[in-house]
Amino acid sequence: MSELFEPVSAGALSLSNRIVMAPLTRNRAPGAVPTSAMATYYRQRASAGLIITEATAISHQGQGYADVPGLYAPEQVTGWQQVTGAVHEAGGRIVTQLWHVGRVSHNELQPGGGAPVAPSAIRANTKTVLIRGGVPTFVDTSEPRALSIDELPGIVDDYRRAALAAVEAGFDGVEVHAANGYLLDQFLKTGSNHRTDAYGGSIENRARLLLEVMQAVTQAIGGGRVGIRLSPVTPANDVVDADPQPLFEYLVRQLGPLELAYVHVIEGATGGPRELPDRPFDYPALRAAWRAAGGQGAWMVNNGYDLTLARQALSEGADLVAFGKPFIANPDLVERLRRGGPFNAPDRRTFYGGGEQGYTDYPMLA
Ligand code: 8OZ
Repeated sequence: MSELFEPVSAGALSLSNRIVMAPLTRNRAPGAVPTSAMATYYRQRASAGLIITEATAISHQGQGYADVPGLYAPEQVTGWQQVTGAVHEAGGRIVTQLWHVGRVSHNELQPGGGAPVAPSAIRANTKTVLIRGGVPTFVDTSEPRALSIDELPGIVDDYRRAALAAVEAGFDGVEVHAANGYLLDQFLKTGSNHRTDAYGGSIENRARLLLEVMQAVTQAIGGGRVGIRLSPVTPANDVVDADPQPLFEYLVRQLGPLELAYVHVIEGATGGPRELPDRPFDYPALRAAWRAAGGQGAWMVNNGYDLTLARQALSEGADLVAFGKPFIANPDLVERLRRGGPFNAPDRRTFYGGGEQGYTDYPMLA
């Protein structure tokens, strides 16, 4: 058999295999409260070495899509407890992904109908999802306002409180979502961050907010329970950096001493091509920079992996491989990979919103 199916540890997390269920937005939490259907869905997938939940808002301001869950109100903590309880009962491990969307939002989703917040008042050329007449509908994101410097400590504190709420909800840890063009990625990258204060300009300044968040979260719950997700070159949600290699190498060098559980890297365009000719990036150099700075947790790779590619990644130094769409359609993906298939095909029409169809009704192997 392959190393892929062998137990491994990632910081304080003991995992039964190296196959990770990637975070997948499913828009099935009305009022931002996790449901019993979500508990069923995640329990069905508990044979993953690790489940990373769908992105979960740390605050009302961090909400950017209809019916995505949160982790900032007591009923959300209670809702998540049924999810973590179900996964643990089935022998799984589960962390939640802490999310602030920044400018990828809409006035209708914001407290008091206000403007979404961003490092700079630059609108993203991207869409979000609202429910219109009961139907999930793609709409343009709203014009954001730039955060003032005195609002930033409050956002760091929202991450800290959400991490503590995650522990209360029974999660094994958290993943800080710093990828895919959301708030922390907007601060990192030159295309979306035009600030002239201590949070814009140099690499050190653009990385400052994310590093403050990582300090706060690791101090609150311990670095061994904290992961981070990065996407150095993804075009998702209209972000771009003029020179990502030194930016991300600086970032992981600063993360080295935090004793994180893992670093999770999306290679290429999220859910799309792994190679972007106009946005080259050296991922082995990124991993080497983290290791050289003392990073001892797991290195998790993501984007378009199958069994062959996953084995190759492990042989080249990755520790964990995250699978997204295959986990939507194959609750028992680990067993199916072990047997070499067959695999159910995912139905895109039921990815975002809706009921149990395309959610909890994909068949397991006999
Ligand atoms: C798809 C739809 C909505 C949100 C991401 C949280 O890209 C997401 C997301 C994906 O990270």
